[in-house]
Amino acid sequence: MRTQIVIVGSGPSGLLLGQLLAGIGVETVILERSSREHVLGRVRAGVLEQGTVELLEEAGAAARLHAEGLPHSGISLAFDERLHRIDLAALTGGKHVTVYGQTEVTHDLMDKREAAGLVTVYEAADVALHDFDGAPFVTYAKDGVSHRIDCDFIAGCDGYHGVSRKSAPERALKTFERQYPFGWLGVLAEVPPADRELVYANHERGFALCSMRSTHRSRYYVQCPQDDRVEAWSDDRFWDELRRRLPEQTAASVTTGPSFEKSIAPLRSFVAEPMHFGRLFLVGDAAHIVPPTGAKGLNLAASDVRYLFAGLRDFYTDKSQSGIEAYSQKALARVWKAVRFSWWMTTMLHRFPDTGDFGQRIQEAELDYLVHSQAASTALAENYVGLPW
Ligand code: FAS
Ligand code: PHB
Repeated sequence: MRTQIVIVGSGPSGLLLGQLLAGIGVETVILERSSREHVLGRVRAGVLEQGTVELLEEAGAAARLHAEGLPHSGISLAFDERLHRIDLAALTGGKHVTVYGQTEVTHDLMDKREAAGLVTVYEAADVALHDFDGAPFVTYAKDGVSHRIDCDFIAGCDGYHGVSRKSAPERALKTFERQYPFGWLGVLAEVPPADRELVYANHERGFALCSMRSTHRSRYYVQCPQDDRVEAWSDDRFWDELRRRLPEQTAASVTTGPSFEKSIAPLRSFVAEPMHFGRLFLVGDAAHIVPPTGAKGLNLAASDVRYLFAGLRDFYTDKSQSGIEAYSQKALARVWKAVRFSWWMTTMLHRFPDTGDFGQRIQEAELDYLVHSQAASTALAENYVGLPW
């Protein structure tokens, strides 16, 4: 079999790239290790930057997002028993973010791909990348039958644990990593959110986040030990701990109820350089991971897709290589700014083993300065809504 681009991974990166390429007549095949149901069963990001929304509009996959997504013009920081609102729109000339779950983004993109009759092979096993320095091809097995697809390019959109980054020549890859000494315990419940907007809480017991998926479905997180287990957290224990980390008034607005999703995610910062090896490109989580504190993971995947799509469009329409040659450098310039912002938000809001009383006061002083300084609030706001492409 032959196609123009093999995309490894049917997450947001792979699906969005595939949809944009379909829009200019470039043929792709997506190879996905898991089942369609498993991909859709993962609960991840919740906040979209305006640039991500615009890309989904360009891909023709934003109708439900505009119908059901929640535009947010601010967030709140909770510390010192109070909420402090950061007016994102006022500080960034009117920019806002949209609350719309990654699961829904993935669903919308899958529906678009299927409606266009584009090929996705689910439960593709043993995906292997070959000769991406010359004439690339990909092999995989499906229902015990081996297959080979020859192509012009390979887009490695297969996340942190995927095969693509591991296929890059080890001597050519430089990685940067920081593990955080805690995780996030996340809960989904069919209850109205505690606040109209997101609340990021710094508390001496640990970080908490009040988010949502709609006006009747809430998403909450509490910081937990790295080696904690979901089984150790009953719903009652979760609701109690969440409310202890919130200002009294916000805690009183938390509607409790049975959780229908509960999971613990590890937190790390990770970047692999470069993101381009011959005819192989690394995209999204395959190349970088950020702690979700800055709501950047999914949005960074979208910016990688934007840069790679522009380069591939120039290649197929004008036979120009400049865009694909510049991909890695352009993408990494934006990646590192988001990695810094996510690291900064995480260090400012979480309780580390060595934070102690002095560290807690320093965090509170930084937060107090932040919410009372126009310059400091503007810096947070312009990073949160998304830096220019
Ligand atoms: P994904 O990991 O989403 O998709 C990769 C796909 O490749 C998967 O479907 C996988 O099954 C497939 N794959 C892997 N190996 C393969 C192989 N060998 N062959 C074929 N297919 C293969 N971001 C936020 O902004 N906010 C959050 O709150 C947030 N929470 C997160 C919680 C968790 C537990 C995780 C893991 C991530 C979270 N993220 C969050 C980040 C997340 O949203 C990612 O940034 C986003 O999924 C990136 O999308 P992709 O690059 O498509 O990678
Ligand atoms: C979420 O709703 O899942 C979410 C929102 C903002 C974040 C992280 C996660 O920073």
